Amino acid sequence: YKDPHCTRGRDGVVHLFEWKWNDIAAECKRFLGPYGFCAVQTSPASENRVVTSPSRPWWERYQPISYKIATRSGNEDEFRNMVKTCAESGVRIYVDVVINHMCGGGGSGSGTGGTHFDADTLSFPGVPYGSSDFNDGSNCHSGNGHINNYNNPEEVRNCRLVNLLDLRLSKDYVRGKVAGYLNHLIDLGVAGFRVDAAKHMWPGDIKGILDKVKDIQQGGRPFVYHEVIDMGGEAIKGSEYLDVGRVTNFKFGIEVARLFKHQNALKFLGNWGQAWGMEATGDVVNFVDNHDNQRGHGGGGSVLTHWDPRPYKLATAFMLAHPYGFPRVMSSYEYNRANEWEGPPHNGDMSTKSVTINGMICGNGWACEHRWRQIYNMVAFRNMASGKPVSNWWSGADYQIAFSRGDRAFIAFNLEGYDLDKTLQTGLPGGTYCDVISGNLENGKCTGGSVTVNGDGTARVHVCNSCPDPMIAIHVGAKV
Ligand code: QV4
Ligand code: CA
Repeated sequence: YKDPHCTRGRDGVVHLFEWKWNDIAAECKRFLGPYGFCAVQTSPASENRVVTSPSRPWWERYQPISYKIATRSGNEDEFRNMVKTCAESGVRIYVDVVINHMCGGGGSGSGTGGTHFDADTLSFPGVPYGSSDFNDGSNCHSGNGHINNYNNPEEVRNCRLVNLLDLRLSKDYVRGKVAGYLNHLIDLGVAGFRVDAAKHMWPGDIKGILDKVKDIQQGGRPFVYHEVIDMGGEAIKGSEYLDVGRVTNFKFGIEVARLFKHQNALKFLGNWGQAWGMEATGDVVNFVDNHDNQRGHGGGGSVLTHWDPRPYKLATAFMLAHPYGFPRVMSSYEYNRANEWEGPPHNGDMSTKSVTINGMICGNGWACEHRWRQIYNMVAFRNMASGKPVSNWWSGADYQIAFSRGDRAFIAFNLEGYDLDKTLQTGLPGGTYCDVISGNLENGKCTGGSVTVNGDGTARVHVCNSCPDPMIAIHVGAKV
């Protein structure tokens, strides 16, 4: 369950949050395939409650009504086409699956696929689920049915997370229905799952579900990563889920935010990874921010976001340059930050706006961080450096570091108040390399800066501290 199933020469997953299936298909073909991304994490694909107060918030997609593939991102045919088109471009699809619960308590109506439900009587005819398929009045003993105490594992697993109807995953019938949804996604070509609210499910129940889930079409077990916000200090640990997949590593984002906001010295990064109290490299999916903590949801602490671009690019470049863990790049949309609930860019009828492309940038309110040169070029850097360890680690001051990835790539950061200007060992063969942070190699020339590496691998490395991006990155794939 730990293998992301990347096709050769690819790495990293981009979370195309709230994108429509047709737009993801187009992006795989025109960008993610050619630029070496391994996979896309999609928003939840299962039919969700239509929330009208507030008006169609992004989080309505975390309130399932049925496992029918019908949401604002599109229908089953569009989903199938997306998976097929992305596969043809070498890009895998991981789906955000919401299997801990159904919608919020109270009320009734119909979902994004027109299926009726009644949350007062716990009736979801679209699956079907009835009251005996929920933990209420049986496994939950918290008194009011909600999770009140995060230090009581039973409550965290068996009671309602913010009043969301908690499925009784200990029941074989319910496991069968959840597994049926996951198998349907696998039949459509999906290679993995981001398991929403995993902290609120017993690892044993998740195993009971996965035991009913088939191998993926490419062969092997699906790639499974569990969303468990574990900053230490709670009864439930991410490590409890490592038998059934990887875990999302929230400590990563907190630590890199401090480092690249100049609150903790870069020189300490020589032992970055498990030594910092995080899980092992094969057990984590790392990220700088995610759709929750970029808008203050989930209590995962303060992180860098694309609204703070300079340190955000530094932190993302570091995540992609360093071999620790499997990296996830966030791709967001613009919204009025006073309304953190606001859904994706939409038309008058609340339908999601398409992603328009102007050159390399997106329009219609899509932020497309994954298309920023400093980010997509670092995906290429990571692919070139694949399998090579950190070497030639150097730290010239608290906030100046540099390291190689074997003989394939080299990066230097300078957050000091003065220029970095030193002759350093890059580990690379002699020659002239384009700095892929300030530009690209185009038509045999560097559109940005370049670095000349001597025969012995040394080079004069100059990183101006006041530059737009105080880092330089070179690799054998961008050599003049
Ligand atoms: C509110 C009150 C309840 C009250 C209820 C009455 O908070 O106390 O009882 O009204 O109906 C939305 C609203 C929330 C509302 C709830 C309906 O924001 O105010 O409850 O719906 O019951 C997302 C949003 C939530 C949203 C939820 C469902 O973040 O705000 O709740 O979708 O629409 C913990 C978990 C972690 C979780 C994180 C947010 O351990 O797993 O909280 N993160 C994942 C997803 C996240 C999603 C969920 C889980 C739920 O990443 O996006 O929550 O699927 O840390
Ligand atoms: Ca639960």
